[in-house]
Amino acid sequence: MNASDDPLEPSVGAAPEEPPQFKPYHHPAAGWGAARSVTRFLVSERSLVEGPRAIMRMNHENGGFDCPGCAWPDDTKGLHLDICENGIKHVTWEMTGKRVGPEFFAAHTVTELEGWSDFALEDQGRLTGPMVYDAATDHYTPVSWQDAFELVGRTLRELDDPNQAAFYTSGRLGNEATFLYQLLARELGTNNLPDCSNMCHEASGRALQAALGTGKGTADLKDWEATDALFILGVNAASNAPRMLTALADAYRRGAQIVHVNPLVEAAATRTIVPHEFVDMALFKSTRTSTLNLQPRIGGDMALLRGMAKAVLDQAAEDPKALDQEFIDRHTTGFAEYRALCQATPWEEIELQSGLRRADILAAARVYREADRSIFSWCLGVTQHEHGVDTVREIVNVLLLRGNLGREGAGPSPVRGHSNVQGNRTCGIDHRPKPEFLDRLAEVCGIEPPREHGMDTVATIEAMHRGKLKVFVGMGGNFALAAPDTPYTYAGLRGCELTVQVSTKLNRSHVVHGRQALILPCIGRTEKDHQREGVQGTSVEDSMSMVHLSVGMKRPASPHLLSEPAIIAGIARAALPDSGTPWQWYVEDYDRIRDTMARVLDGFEDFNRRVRLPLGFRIKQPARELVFLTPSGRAEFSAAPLPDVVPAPGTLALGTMRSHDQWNTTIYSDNDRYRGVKNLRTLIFMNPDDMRERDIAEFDPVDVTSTARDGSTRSLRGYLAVPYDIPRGCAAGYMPEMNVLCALVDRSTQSDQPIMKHLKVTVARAGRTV
Ligand SMILES: Nc1nc2c(c(=O)[nH]1)N[C@H]1C(S)=C(S)[C@@H](COP(=O)(O)OP(=O)(O)OC[C@H]3O[C@@H](n4cnc5c(=O)[nH]c(N)nc54)[C@H](O)[C@@H]3O)O[C@H]1N2
Ligand SMILES: Nc1nc2c(c(=O)[nH]1)N[C@H]1C(S)=C(S)[C@@H](COP(=O)(O)OP(=O)(O)OC[C@H]3O[C@@H](n4cnc5c(=O)[nH]c(N)nc54)[C@H](O)[C@@H]3O)O[C@H]1N2
Ligand SMILES: [Mo]
Repeated sequence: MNASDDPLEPSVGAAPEEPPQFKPYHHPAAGWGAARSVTRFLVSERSLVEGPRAIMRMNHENGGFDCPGCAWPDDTKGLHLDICENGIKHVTWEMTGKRVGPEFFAAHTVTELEGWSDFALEDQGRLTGPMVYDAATDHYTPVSWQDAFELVGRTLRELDDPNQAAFYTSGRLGNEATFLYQLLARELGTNNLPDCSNMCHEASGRALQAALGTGKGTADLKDWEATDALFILGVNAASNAPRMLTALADAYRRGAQIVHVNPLVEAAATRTIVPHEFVDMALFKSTRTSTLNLQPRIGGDMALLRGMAKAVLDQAAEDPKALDQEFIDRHTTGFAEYRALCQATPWEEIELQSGLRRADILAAARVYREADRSIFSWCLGVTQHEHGVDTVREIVNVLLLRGNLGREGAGPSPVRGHSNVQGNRTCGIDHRPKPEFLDRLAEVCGIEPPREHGMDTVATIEAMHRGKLKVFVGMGGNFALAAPDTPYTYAGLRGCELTVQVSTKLNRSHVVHGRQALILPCIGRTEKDHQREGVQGTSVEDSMSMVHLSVGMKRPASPHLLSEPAIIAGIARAALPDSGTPWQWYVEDYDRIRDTMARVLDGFEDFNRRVRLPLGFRIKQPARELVFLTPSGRAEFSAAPLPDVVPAPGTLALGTMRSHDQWNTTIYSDNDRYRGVKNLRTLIFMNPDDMRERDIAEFDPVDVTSTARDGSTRSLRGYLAVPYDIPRGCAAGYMPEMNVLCALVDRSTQSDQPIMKHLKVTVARAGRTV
């Protein structure tokens, strides 16, 4: 059976006519392959003139717009051309010449659109005006902004309890809109602020908060430029944070050590041609971006880190300088317990759980010990696991052993996902807000925010099923497809009384909707935001806590679009007719929002002036200054036992990930260049021995069945097996298709994150039972 014939299996990709291909990739990352791919994309989006012009204005100090592609920081020396293939694709995607207007919706019922692939839905182009669902005809029809706001306002006002509404954020939202959005939710009386971070870096935030008293990394780009050793865990940088390639190549040239930890050897762990180094481009001159690659089993990172710590501690018996005892004594707590735990953990267990040989772990430990300054950087390969919090804390443990904190060239450095996901948290998107934040909000904004915790992404879906959640507002993103347990999430959304999606393009979350539904289209980051007091800029925060202003430069895709702050204010005025908040006044001039934010948020003093500095400003981080806002006032070692991550006989650990040619739920094509795949997304990468054992050959169709914690099973059928260099017992495939396999109960007890990188599956030739 074809992988997408089942109504419960989403058809996500472009489904090209040509047959699938798999041929391992041997070229450097970025370089000419990237340049060719960009040109093809500009042509397909009809953006050959506008595209390059916009790109020259992107990531510039003084007035450009921030690349919406990822959260990697801008070059500290002033930006000129630090751009990447995927950033260009992302900007071009927003600037497409295609439009999806009222005629389109008049021509297609929603039931018909349900049968379209996600690629086809987004490929229709930019939304042009607000639309409301008409159940009688099964069409979306045009609606005025005023009537749309009134529908949301009335439905919210009529709820028995404000906690029957949830306000989801996808990490694109600028800081000013973010602040207004959380104010709207809290003034209504709910902390139900689920966000994409609940599926992304929740574990990092929780772990760093507990260990260091800050939810963020402490190293910035200057530290990357000064460090002696970089440890890169669980990130596919060449595709998902391509500008990191520049930092890796620079580090290599300086003689720094670069250790990659990933079950797959990704393109960033080989060589690169830095795209803006034109001479290198012309000469095809590549630079290495790795000095050591380790391929642990899925979930094996914590055991590897424990092994590195054990080796450092062993070494300290002979060479006291292996540890920074003075740092440990002055700044940390819990060391003795952690040391005892490391000593008590046998090497056999470390080898078994990491899937690595002792010699390889010792090699990584040696790099760490010999480096004066080390940075650990990680992304979803570390966080989307049951023990994601423990693993990030283990990273901190290892850093603390050698005092790799609070000094140049050292520290933890998570790679965040969406371009402003970190700013969203900073500015109040948090279903578990701190009491001090709520106190300040109450005092400055004159509201009485609710104190009890709200719901995160998974809890929101559960509440939909229990009938406890009636109104779902999605501020960007594609909740239906990004969330786990696809059919279950669909059913939850369909049970809502009203779903509201604020979006730039048509996607699955418009087609899978509540009894009443609105599509509210907004201007994108590349576009000029005209308000009463002139053109407005909006601020964003990158992975390294730099905040700067982003100003769009292009004419909006349609004259009927509103900005996100204007949409939020419109909803607020309709929902809260007696509000004392000057919603409209805020929207006329975002400086006014920033002035209020400066009074509520720590580190935002003098916001309006500092955000206009050429490179913006860095939010001060106490942990960086060795001030730890933890219960003990010190950095805290943790002593968690090693989890058992070895797959049971006959089962595989499956990680879901992105291809090179996609942006979360947005699919650009069915190719994954660096992994050598063409025209195929419905695949599963497997170790050749695991394939042989199951009598599976390359491109054989297979059925993949997951078993959830509650014993329930879910299947994807007819996926094609691709032999790949991945440890035995591990497998990988693409999100969001594979969300079908991730039960809602399969979430971490530590972070509530869905464990999207560690599903328990069996794989068999299609049609055969295991
Ligand atoms: N072009 C592009 N850029 C993006 C995105 C995009 O979709 N497209 N998405 C953005 C978002 S929201 C985010 S959160 C980031 C995501 O960035 P990534 O974290 O790179 O995202 P994934 O593709 O999920 O890849 C995770 C990596 O983890 C590895 N991995 C899987 N399991 C394990 C494990 O147990 N241990 C280790 N060490 N590694 C493991 C996989 O092999 C893969 O290389 O990228 C952001 N940037
Ligand atoms: N199985 C599995 N599932 C995953 C993951 C995984 O690794 N594996 N990763 C998870 C992660 S890390 C994340 S962050 C989530 C992503 O979850 P989301 O953030 O919800 O999803 P996106 O695909 O990024 O959202 C794309 C949509 O955003 C809208 N959009 C784009 N730009 C703008 C804008 O400027 N304003 C507004 N209002 N809308 C805009 C467009 O309509 C577009 O269709 O997915 C999660 N899901
Ligand atoms: Mo993310």
